Amino acid sequence: MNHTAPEVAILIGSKSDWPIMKEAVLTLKKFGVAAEVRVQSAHRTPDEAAAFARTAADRGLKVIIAAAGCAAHLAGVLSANTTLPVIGVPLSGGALDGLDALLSTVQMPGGIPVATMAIGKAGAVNAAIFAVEILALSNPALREALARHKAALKESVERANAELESELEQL
Ligand code: RP5
Repeated sequence: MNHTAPEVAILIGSKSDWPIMKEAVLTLKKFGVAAEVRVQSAHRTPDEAAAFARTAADRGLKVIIAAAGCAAHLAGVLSANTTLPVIGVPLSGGALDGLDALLSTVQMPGGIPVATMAIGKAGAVNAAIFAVEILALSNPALREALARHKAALKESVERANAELESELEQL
């Protein structure tokens, strides 16, 4: 059993964000990276969200992933309160289907960066991989795991092309 404190935190604006953000946890798991997961809202628990960010580095966290929908201010508020890299995942579900969250997350004023991923599941997966890439800067084993991940992607495209070729032959 691994008792090391997680280096990645995943904060979600609501429990309703969990089904999508579970993908980030599952992706991190593939790389053997543990994550702390908490509901924390820029609007419903503003003081707690800021306090989480202010104490995150001292607690050993290295990357924060923040996912929220609608007027998604969570990632920006966290970034305002920490020197750690913050990765934002905009989620759909509001009246504007994620465009609201995308713009709220990506359009940060100069000086307070949020590395914004795609809306929804792709963003959740990419946030996890991006977090692993950050950790891999000082972790050769993770760098190798990322290289294997890229090789697997290449193989899947090669397999797709082989399948396509045989389907074309049968037309
Ligand atoms: C955001 O509002 C949350 O991140 C969630 O995506 C959205 C709706 O929240 P609930 O009303 O489902 O709690 O703050």
